[in-house]
This record gives sequence, C-alpha cells and structure tokens, in this order.
Amino acid sequence: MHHPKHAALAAALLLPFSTPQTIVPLSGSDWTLSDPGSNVSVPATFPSQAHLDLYAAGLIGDPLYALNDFEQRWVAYSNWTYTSAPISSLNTNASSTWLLFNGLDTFTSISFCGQFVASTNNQFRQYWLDVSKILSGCSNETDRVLAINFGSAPNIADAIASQPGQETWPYGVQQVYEFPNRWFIRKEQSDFGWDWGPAFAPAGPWQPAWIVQLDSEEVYIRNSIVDIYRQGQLNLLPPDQSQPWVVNASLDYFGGLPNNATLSYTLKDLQNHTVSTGTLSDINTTDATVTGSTIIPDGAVDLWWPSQLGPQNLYYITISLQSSSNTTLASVTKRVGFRTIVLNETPISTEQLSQGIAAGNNWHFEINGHEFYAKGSNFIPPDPFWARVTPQRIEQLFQSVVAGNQNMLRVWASGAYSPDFMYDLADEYGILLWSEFEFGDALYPVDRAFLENVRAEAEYNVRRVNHHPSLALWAGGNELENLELMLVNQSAPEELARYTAEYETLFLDTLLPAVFENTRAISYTPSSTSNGWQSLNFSATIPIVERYNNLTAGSVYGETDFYNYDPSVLYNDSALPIGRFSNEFGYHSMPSLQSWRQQVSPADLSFNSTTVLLRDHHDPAGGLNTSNIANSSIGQAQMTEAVEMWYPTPNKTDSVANFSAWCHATQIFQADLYVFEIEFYRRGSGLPNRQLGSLYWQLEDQWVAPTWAGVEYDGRWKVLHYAAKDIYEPVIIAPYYNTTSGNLSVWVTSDLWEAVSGTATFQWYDWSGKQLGVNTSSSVTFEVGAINSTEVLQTFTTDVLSKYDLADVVLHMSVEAQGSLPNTNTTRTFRHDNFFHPTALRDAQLINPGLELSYSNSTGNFTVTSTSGVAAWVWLDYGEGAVVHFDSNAFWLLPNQPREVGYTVQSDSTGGSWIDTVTVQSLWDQTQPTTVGSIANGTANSTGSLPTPYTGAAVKTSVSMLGIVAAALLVVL
Ligand code: BMA
Repeated sequence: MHHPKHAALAAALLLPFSTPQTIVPLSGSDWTLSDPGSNVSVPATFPSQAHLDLYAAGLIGDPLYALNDFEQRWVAYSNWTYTSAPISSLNTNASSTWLLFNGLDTFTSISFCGQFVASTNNQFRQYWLDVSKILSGCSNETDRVLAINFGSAPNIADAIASQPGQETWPYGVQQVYEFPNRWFIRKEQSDFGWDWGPAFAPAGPWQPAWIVQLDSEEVYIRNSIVDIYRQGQLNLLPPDQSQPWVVNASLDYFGGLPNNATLSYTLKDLQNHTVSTGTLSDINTTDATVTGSTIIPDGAVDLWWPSQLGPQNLYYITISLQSSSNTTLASVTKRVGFRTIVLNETPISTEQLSQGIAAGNNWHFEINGHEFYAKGSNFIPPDPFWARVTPQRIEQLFQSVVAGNQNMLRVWASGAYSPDFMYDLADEYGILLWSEFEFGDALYPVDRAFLENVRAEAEYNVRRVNHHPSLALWAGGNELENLELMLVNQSAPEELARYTAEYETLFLDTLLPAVFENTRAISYTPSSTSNGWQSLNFSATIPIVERYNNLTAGSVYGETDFYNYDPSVLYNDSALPIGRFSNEFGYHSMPSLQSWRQQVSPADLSFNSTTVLLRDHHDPAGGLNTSNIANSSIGQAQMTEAVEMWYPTPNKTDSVANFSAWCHATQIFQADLYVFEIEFYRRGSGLPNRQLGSLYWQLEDQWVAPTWAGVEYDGRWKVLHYAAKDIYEPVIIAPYYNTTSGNLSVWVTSDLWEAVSGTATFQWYDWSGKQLGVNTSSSVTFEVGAINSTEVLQTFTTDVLSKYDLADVVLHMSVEAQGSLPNTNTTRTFRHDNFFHPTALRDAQLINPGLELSYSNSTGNFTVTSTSGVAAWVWLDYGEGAVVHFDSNAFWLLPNQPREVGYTVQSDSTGGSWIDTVTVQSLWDQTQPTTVGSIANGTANSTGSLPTPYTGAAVKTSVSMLGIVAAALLVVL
C-alpha cells in the first residue's frame, strides 16, 4: 500500500517547468550569516534559521541542550543578515527578473545589488519581488549579492504592541508563555514558547527561494490549486456520491501572460498510464491567476481512503497553460486523490432520532459518504526549527502513527502550515490531516493591515495544499470559542460582544472566504474546539452562523476538549465531557531516561533538578525564567501526585534508577488516563451522543521535556503510544466502573463498517494468578453494529466480590470477533484483551510475577512469560542508540501464557547490539529498591551499587551499551 518513492517523485515535480526561463535556486551553502551588532559572521546554508548556522559553526551549543532555551536568548534579540555569494548565471537579456521566496521567518529587509528591494512581515506568505530594474543597473557580476536582514521578532512584537492606539485585551485572555506579544505578528506562535516547548524565536529563510527570469510573454507558476469535488458539492455538506468528479484548477502566475491562454490537463495513474486527458472549460483569467474546470469521466478513477479504511489510490494530474497558438507556456504536476471528506455538523435528523441518537447537531467526519470513527492525536511542530525537519523524520513519525492504529492527526494551530512533503506522506500513509490556520490561545488584532496580511497567508496556503487527499479540514484556530471568548466573559463580560465581533471579523469574515472562495472540497470551522454552526446558508455572504452557547438542554452539540490536572479523574466517567467528538485531552508525563540523557547532563538526572524543573513548561503562571523556578514545579507536582495516588511509588536506592522509575511511572499514569478516556469516547459511538472521534493531546515531542507526547523527540515510544495503539484496535473490550456504587459494566466497541458477532470471555484471578470462582458469566456471545458498542457484562462488585479482598482480584476480559476492515474482502479475527482491578494499583497486592524474557534468532521475536502471577504493565525496555518499536508493549500477562513480541527498528547506531540491552519489568518492580535487569541499574553499577542479580531461569548476562554489566533477562534461543 505504501510507496515511499512517490514522495521523492512528487517533490521533484513541485517546481513548475516551462520554456526558456532562467531559474536559479538559492538553496545551498554559499551564504554567510552575520550580525554587525555582535561582530558575528559565520558560513550559512539556505534554507535555514540563524540558530542552526550558529550551532553548525560552533558559536553556540546545541540549542536543545540543558538550559540553552534561556541562555541563547541573545540570538532571538539580535538582528541577523543572510548574505549570498555573488550570483552568477543571471541572464542580462531577460525581460523581467524576480526574487521568489517560499518562506521568510519573519521580519525582513531585502536588498539586491546593494539596493533595497522590499520588507516582509509574515513567515507564512510567499513573496515574489520584481528586481528587473535593480539588475539592469547592476552590471558588475560581483555586485549581484542578495542580502536578507531579519529583525528580532521579540523586539518587533514588543514595538508593535506599544504603538499608540494598539489593541489590548481584558486581563488573562492572552496566553503568554515566554516572549510576550506573539498575537501581533504572523510567525509560528509556539516560537515564543508553549507549555511543551522551548522559546527560541528563530529567524531566517526557512523555505527555499529562487531567482526567476522571464522573457516577455513568459509566465512563472508560483502556486496553484487543484480542487476535486463531486458536482454540486458545497463545503460542510455531505455531497451526492453518485455525481461525477469536478476538477477545478487555478494557476497563480507572475510574468507576461499572452492573451487567450487556455488550460489542458492529463491525469495519469502511478504506473504512468493516462487515465483521462482534455481541456479545461470556463477559463477565467486575471492579472494573477488562470482558472478552469472539467469533469472526469465516470468510473475513470478509484477512491482514496484513510489508513485501514481502504486503499490509498493516487494519481498525477498535469495542468498545462497554453498560448492561443498551442505552445505550452507552463505546466504544473500535482499528485492527487479522489475522495470527499466532510465535517458534518448538520442537525440530527428524524431518522437519526429514531435510531436513538440524541437531538442536537452532528459533529463528525465522513469519507466518501461514510461515517467513520476518527482515531488519532494532535501534531505539534516536530522541532523548534522547521528548517531542519526532513521528510525522513516525518515519514518515521507517520510510520508510528499508522502502526498506532491512528487515521487522523489534528495539525494544531499555532505552529507552521505543513510543508508539501508532509501532506505527500500523509497521502501515502492514509493519514487525514485536520489542518488549522496558525492562531491559538489568544485573540488577535483586526486592523486592516493585519487582516490583509492574514488573508494573503491563508490564500497562499489553502491553494498550495488543497490537492492532497489527506487534507481533511481547515479550522480557524485553537481554543478560541471554548477558551478565549470564555475568558473574556469571565474577566470583562461587558466587553464580550465587542470581542466576539472582532473574533468573527478574523475567523468568519476573513478566513472563511479564503477557504470557501478557493475550494468546494474542504470544510471550515472557525475554532477548534466549538459547539459547531447554528445555521449554514450559502446564499449569505458568510454562510456560517456559530452556535456559541445557544444550547438546548438534553441536546448534544460539537466537539469537546478536556484537561483536568486533578489525577482523581482517572476512572471517574462522570468527570468526562459528553459531545460528538473529542479533539484534545491529556496529561503530561516525563520522557524516558534514555531521552533525558541526550539533552541534559548526568548531574541533572533527578526528578526535581533545576534543569528538569526549568524544562517543564506546564503552567508557567506569570512567565517562565530561571528566577522563578517555583512556577515550573507545578507540572512536576501534578505528575508526582498522580503517581502517588494510583501506583506503588518508586523508591529505588540508586538515584538514577529512581529517576528512571519515576519517569516510567508518570508514563503509566498518562497511558492509564488516556486509555480510560479513549474507552469512554469510543463507547459513545453506541450511545445517544453518537461520539465519532478521539484525538488525544499530543502525538510527539519537539525536545526532551515533560510533555503530553506519546512519541519522544528521537522517535522512541512512551508507554502512551503503545497503550493508544492497543485501545485504537478496531474491536475493543473495556470495563466501566463506578467505585461508589460498585456498578461494573463491560462493553465491546467496534469501528468496523459492518456489524460483527463474536464472543467475550471473562475470568477472575487473584494477583498470584489463581483463578477465582466469582459469580459472573464466563463467556457471552454478542453482535455489535457498525461503528457501535454493546454491553457484554453488567454486575455489582459490592455483590459478586463481597467475599473477596478487592485488593487481590483482577478480571481478565477478552473479545474475539470475525469481521473485515472496510473496503477489503478478507475476513479475519479481531482480538482484544483488557484487565480490570477494583482498587488502585497502589493498593493492589502485586506480587513478583517472575518475568522471563527470551529472544529467538529464528523468529526474530522476543517472548515474555510471567511465571508466578498476574503481571501489570509489562514493559520491554532498551538502551540508547536505537529507536525500536515493539509490536506490543505495556501489556498485562497472565501466568504461563507466554507472549511473543516482534519489533521494528526505526534507527540503530548500535550495530544491532541494542538487542542485548533489552530488559523486561512490570509494575511490581516499582515496589522494589532495585529493578532487575533495568537499564537504569546498569548505571547504578558505575556508582558502585550492584543491581540485584536475577536468580530465576537461565540467564545470559549481557553487556549493555555503556559497557556496564546489566542483568538483562535475556535468553538467546
Ligand atoms: C491545549 C492545546 C495546546 C496545549 C495543550 C496542553 O491547550 O490546545 O495549546 O499545549 O492543551 O496544555
């Protein structure tokens, strides 16, 4: 299904080609970075950002190391100039010469041949600047130097904020992380700090640039849009799937367009067979665009589907611009897919009501006319420096996404618009990208200049990425209606009307047209999270009227987000919000010891070391800096409280082992909480709220710090990513428990598109693994409808467990069902296991399960066996130097039921010897002063305290990567 070569091919095709233009790419290493103010001048690359070149030149250390987030502030407060070497190979006879920048971060003053060209002030816009006159007066080749001066974004943001008459907002509305005033500037908002990241406010030419030279009657296509939709389709409304496909294409050009130009197209499959070809009709030409459309003959193409819902069929479309005499002036090739994706927010219909769905409005996605359950997470900028994010890194991350049974990512709103290669990879892997304009957790100015700047940014990006079938939605921004307007209402209720009107000026009057005037295929919602639209009327200039809080009791609307840092919410169903879709929820956890070692010094490896505290950016009330460490301890305190409330508290003799055990314990809480929430949301697919999506916060990290991520900075999976993979299986079984009443029910949930029948089985144990004769059914057959849930057990623990010690009972439940994934004909067995324990694991009578681990060279699998009890949260760990994803991990084991575990190596600098560093432990190990075979114990050796040797089954003592003897429980068969 996946063809990596296509990404490279698509990237190569992005540059439009045409006849005798001169196109000089500015990418390369012929650049210098300087700051006259501080006398710095170093070699630079292009594209880049100043920190990266300073780091490469050895002038600053690794920005992500230790406290460099604070110590490198001077870089953000300086102005940086990127200067090219003299640009040869320019054609002095060209009729026009242009500078084309795909992204400048952010405030620039550009000069060429020593002459001022232009200033720019938006990281997200494309700029094309006519320098013909300057070049004609620049006869000396050595003078043809391009210099781009980047002003300090924090300084400029402050200067804009203090302009007389500048807009202000009520107290507490604007979320400040490290540098203030981010809402005045069009730059990645998290560059000024966020609760999961550092604040570098980087500057530089972060995207490629070119010099383009044209003859008269030559054009250059700087951007284009291909919009594919069903005839008659309107944004936000489910289209008629029996209608033919319309392809609407529009080219953005500069240069001299001859009169009466026309457009034609060729559609090819990936094997280069022509599927359809013809001319576009309804040609409309302006001084900047040429637009036309056509209908693709019936049956010519196969549909594109998200991961696990069908194949990812893709095609190449070439749009050619022709002169009246039929010479090709320019052409653009884009890889496209044929699908409809709609965010359906329509009122609940009578038919839906008769199915038991609660009144209100829908809020779910439909792919090719089918409802589906959206499973996924939230994507944040994968690095504080986009200029160094490679397609390989995104591909590795996306491999984790699909391996984790996810089909949708919400590309969160305060980073940068995703590069084309990211959409290309999402097209190939079948990952829907809910994409957002870059506004979040603040209200924004609405002066004309700001709005015009935003409009240009939105148009460029909407048109640039619209052809990707993975594009699922445009949302205006993050937490605007549910948080920002609510904060206004709290601190200045009398101003709510004014700020709501301003909110609409930007998010309805400005951004909505940027979507709807360019595409019919993609839905728009002004805010994630919201209660959806109240009315939708395409004869109005702005079709959407938002619902806000016009809610009818008993009805269900919109999406929910949920954050509660009181850890007692775990297992408390009544704490969770009931909506149609959950777009973010979460709790932070610590990264692994192996990750910490990559970015902090050995001396800082303790839970509350100053460095660790200052890298915890959660809740920095009043701002974060080295002098108010107290603020940073809020996040650490929340994680500590969660562990202490629910699990045996690690108390290892060795300090590094203790640090590692604590990091791991916070990850178990995080995973437990997310699993509990996902189980709750998924069950809702069969309840009146007809819940159809859960996207947890957050997919991945951009440095090593306590955050909400499930995938660490180098790609290693936290407990969360394994646990989410398990609970995002198509068919799951899960317990729901009310501690007060003792009401225990177990439900099967399926997101397959056909009803499936199967068997659920139940067996109670004590922690030693002895089966208990608890009076509940041992097996139940069931049928569960398409994207639905059904109860398979209901009992009261107060009743059936009255004779038992609640701290010594565990219920194992499992489900087996026959079915098939959508759009496949293969029937297979879907299986899932789960465990229920009526008390907190802190109070449970955990015993040493006597875990054994072996590795078979012939199968390439590990085998884990519990020899003497029920093992909770079994964890396979491995040393630094590799990134390995086990097929399953963080699972529970019953005694003497070995589990084989395969793995995928994502990267390996150990020459395969990571296998010797693999260890296994379970929650019981947290109760021990030392952890058998853990990597942390290897370190303990170096400080003199030997780990307790394992004395169970035959062991091979192996040498860990650090050259230290670790009692790895490894038997090589
Ligand atoms: C929500 C998100 C992010 C934030 C996360 C964790 O607020 O939208 O802005 O990072 O929760 O606090």
